[in-house]
Amino acid sequence: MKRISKKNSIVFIPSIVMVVAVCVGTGGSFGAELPTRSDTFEGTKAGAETNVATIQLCWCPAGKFIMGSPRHEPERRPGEDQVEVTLTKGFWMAKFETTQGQWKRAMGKLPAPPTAELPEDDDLPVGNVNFAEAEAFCRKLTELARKSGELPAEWEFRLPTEAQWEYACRAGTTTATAFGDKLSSKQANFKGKPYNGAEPGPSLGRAVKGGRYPANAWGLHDMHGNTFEWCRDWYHPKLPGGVDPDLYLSAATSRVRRGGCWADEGWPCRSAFRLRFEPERRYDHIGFRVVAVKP
Ligand SMILES: [Ca+2]
Repeated sequence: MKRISKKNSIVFIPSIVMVVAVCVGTGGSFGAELPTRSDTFEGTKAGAETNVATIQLCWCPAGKFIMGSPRHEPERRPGEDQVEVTLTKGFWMAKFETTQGQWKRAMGKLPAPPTAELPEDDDLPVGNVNFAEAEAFCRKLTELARKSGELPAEWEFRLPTEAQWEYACRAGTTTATAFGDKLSSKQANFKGKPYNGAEPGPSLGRAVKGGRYPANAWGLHDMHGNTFEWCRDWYHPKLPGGVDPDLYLSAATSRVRRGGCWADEGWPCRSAFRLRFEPERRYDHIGFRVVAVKP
């Protein structure tokens, strides 16, 4: 019996050596090979910044978080029941909502005429854009940024998944907003009643240029308020949990929009607040921001 077990162990050793050899062989960046552009394209830490094709981007590292709102959160709505989400890949998220200037550089004409609350101004966010047009912008931006060499071929611009959006909005926080359990219109561009007893602030009733209100911990502005933002997911009544949830192809009647806006009160600016909108429709207070991902 002893001899047999000895024989088995001899057989076992070469298989370990083989596994180690395979691991070393595939880890190109650890070997003699020079790192490719995509290896260095990732951010080094949460909130690290870069600029690609005039879009300022902030790094959102891979991680786990609880998506949705706890049962005791004031003003919570159905469809916010908490789920655990794991995002296995870091991604870059635009520091600001997409501006009209960025839109025009990529697409030419604005998607719709200006309105009183969203006049034509290159520094203001683009609104009045339907889902397909927002996606067309992402594709065009990808094409331009790859052509200029600023975006590695394996990366692309997209709308964020609903999970990516909330993860970036929270930026590590578990409170109702990235600024705590209250929200004043001194902290975000919304109209009327502040959230959960916060100090009242101005009600501008119009879009503003990004950067007027404070950024969250990862450097992102206007995740709360200004324009609502399209996400790439179809809207389903329950939040998508699990690993890298992406409901882009799980067809329903509406897509997701997030973050509140200048035309609404403070409570829809909560990190967990979600709303549906039919993809064909447009409204001046619905815009978007892009993410750069390596799918
Ligand atoms: Ca916003």
